[in-house]
Amino acid sequence: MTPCSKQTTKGVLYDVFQVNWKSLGMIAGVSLSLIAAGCGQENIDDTADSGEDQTETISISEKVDYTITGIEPGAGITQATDNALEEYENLAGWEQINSSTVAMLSELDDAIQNEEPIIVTGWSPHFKFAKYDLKYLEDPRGVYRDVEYISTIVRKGLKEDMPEAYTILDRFHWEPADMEEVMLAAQEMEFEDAARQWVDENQDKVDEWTEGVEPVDGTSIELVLTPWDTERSSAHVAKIVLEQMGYEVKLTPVDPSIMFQAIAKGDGDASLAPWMPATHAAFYEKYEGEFEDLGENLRGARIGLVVPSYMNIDSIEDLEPAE
Ligand code: PBE
Repeated sequence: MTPCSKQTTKGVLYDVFQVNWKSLGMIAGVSLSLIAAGCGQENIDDTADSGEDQTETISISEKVDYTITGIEPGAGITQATDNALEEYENLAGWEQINSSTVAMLSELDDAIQNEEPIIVTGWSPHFKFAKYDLKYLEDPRGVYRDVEYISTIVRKGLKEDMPEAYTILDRFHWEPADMEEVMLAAQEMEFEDAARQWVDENQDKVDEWTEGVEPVDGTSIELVLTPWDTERSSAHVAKIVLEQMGYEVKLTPVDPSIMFQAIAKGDGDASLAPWMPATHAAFYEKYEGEFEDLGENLRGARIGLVVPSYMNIDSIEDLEPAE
């Protein structure tokens, strides 16, 4: 057998040996050494064994077309991913494609149905981790940080104007499992009802937030949130609790940058939506000093690049630059 005459282009090689996409990178990478080694088929197999990991990695980058499937352009994770594209030299020539969370989830689902590679911008808590077998890519440069917390911020003057709400918001703290419970229930009912159900079932926790606080008589308060289920959950729970204390609560969903702006300008009263220290750092810094930070309301959130577990890749640094 003398495949030498056919080893001049990558395309011919694929046809001859019928390799699937997982081997394409390896073949492309070794074609020159094959020619030098005399073109025997054994050589190809030998090289395939020794270079397996590298192979698959290169192929993943090609197969996803050097593209990260992102979410809304205004999300903090979108900005963080732009930072990652700058920070990692091996992501030279890569692109982030942004549309919406719904579109990202649908592409993720498609890829998983077909066992194809895909790299998405992902975060937890989120049901995708319960529904699919997924993993975060390691981030040795720490662009996405390891653990995120979610903060409560309020407008200046809220403490004087609405001391009761201020105290409750200051005490509001829960666990990722609580938030997940609301998010999960809200798959089958309105967030309002899912939040009310959580409040009913966790009255002891809520009592800690409201202990000693005098009820008010219909004072209006506006909570600003961002349009993701994590924040729909916290905002609706805060709404129910404040309503039980006599407040009239309005929820206003906006992009993260507008959320900070609204609290800084006093257009909104409070927000339980800022993700720190990485996700919303740029927006936070822009308005720092113009709002009051009451500290974390949840610890143990996370953002990063997420892939199906069947993908043979562990780190952002395993990806290959676009040629
Ligand atoms: N998220 C969920 C948001 C915050 C909450 C991570 C998609 C963001 O990136 O801004």
